[in-house]
Amino acid sequence: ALQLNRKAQEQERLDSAQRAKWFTHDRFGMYIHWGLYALGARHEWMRSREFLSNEQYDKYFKHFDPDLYDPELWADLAAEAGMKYMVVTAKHHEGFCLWDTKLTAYNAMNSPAKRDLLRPMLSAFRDRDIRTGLYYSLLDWHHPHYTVDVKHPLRYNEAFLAQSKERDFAQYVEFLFGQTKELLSEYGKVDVLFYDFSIAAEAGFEGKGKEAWQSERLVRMIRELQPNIMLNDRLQIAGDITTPEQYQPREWIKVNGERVVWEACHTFSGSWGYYRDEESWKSIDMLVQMMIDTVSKGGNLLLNVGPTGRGEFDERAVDRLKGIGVWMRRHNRSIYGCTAAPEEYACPQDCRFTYNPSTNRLYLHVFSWPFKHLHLYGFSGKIAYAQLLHDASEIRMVQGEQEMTMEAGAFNEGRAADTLTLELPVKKPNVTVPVIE
Ligand code: H79
Repeated sequence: ALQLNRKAQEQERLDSAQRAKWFTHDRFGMYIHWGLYALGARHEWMRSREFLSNEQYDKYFKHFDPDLYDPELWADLAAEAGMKYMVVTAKHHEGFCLWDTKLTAYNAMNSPAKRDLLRPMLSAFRDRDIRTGLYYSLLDWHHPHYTVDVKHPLRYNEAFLAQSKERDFAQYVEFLFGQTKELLSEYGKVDVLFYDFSIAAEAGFEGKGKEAWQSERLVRMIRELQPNIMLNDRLQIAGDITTPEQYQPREWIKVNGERVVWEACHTFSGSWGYYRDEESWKSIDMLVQMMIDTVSKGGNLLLNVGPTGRGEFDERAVDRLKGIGVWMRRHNRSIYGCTAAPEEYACPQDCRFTYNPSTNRLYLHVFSWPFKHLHLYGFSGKIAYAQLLHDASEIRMVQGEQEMTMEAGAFNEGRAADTLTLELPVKKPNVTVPVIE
């Protein structure tokens, strides 16, 4: 039995690696957080942060009327930015569903939107060869049988607390299964499923572990409906993807000592939902560097947009997406199909390497432009040709160059023999991040 079990585990690992192939090639996706919180325009956790009751939150349901919603435009912007997949909040913690679900009336059909907002979105992205993914919140602040706990909080008022005692979490879990089934059987091929989030109980704190969610049974159902879906790991059991959010790891993420498939989830400005007054927007430069840093550590970047209540990307988001797209058009060769460079390649300061194993090309991303020379220790004789990626202009190389020290005429011969020196143009090329291929 033990051996069979081990065999099954090994098979699961092979299947997972097979499923992940497109994912680790494509590297860059669009996250979309869209729900009633777009109207409050002050963070998707506002209901909890502000202790709002169902009744107080209901005004957003009554006023959700995205009259300018055109998913073709969204998909165009994602394609222009170089994004190859998307993940959209079918339901966030607030419980509002973007699709025509039969399991709750709290959905777009019954809001002033009066239509299924999910279906045309998925088809617009698929039309542009962008793979599609669904985010589904395990938390549900609206469902009558969802129970809160300290790890899955809603800063509820007294009334909510009183009701909470009569709740039957098992009924909520059946709802979770039913909605998952709807999404994975009535909306075509779905490439990614992103559950969010669960934290198991720990000493002194209530929580919800894999037993509470019935994670194993849930994953079996998911695999039956969509055998190739990439599932994240927030169900308290192993998945295909590890998804740190708003956190950039120091190196390739390891689980039990082994490098895993991972995806950095980031926002433009801090909030995931549309936040009108947020001033902490990252620049195009920062976002491009963030993507490069992620791929240099073997990960993907899922970059979030929070569309407005009228159904548009606001202009700050459009500006960033277009800016990233300008860089990607000329540099996507250093992103798609790339991963971390072999460890023998020591990366110079303020640079990041990515590497394409199928072409055996190395990409040096220069975050801070040095004066004239870039010395690569240990590279002498190893590089056949070097060029700036954006304009294919040659970068001349000096192999085994001797390095001048401060004292005129004295040479530092210690590392000279294995140094490769790149002769850079004095002026930084006019691109967000120059890349030497
Ligand atoms: O959808 C976006 C966020 O709204 C959602 N995930 C991204 C993709 C998210 N927000 N917070 N979290 C996931 C984790 C929440 C952690 C906390 Fe807590 C909730 C910190 C404080 C309240 C749970 C309870 C952990 C500590 C106390």
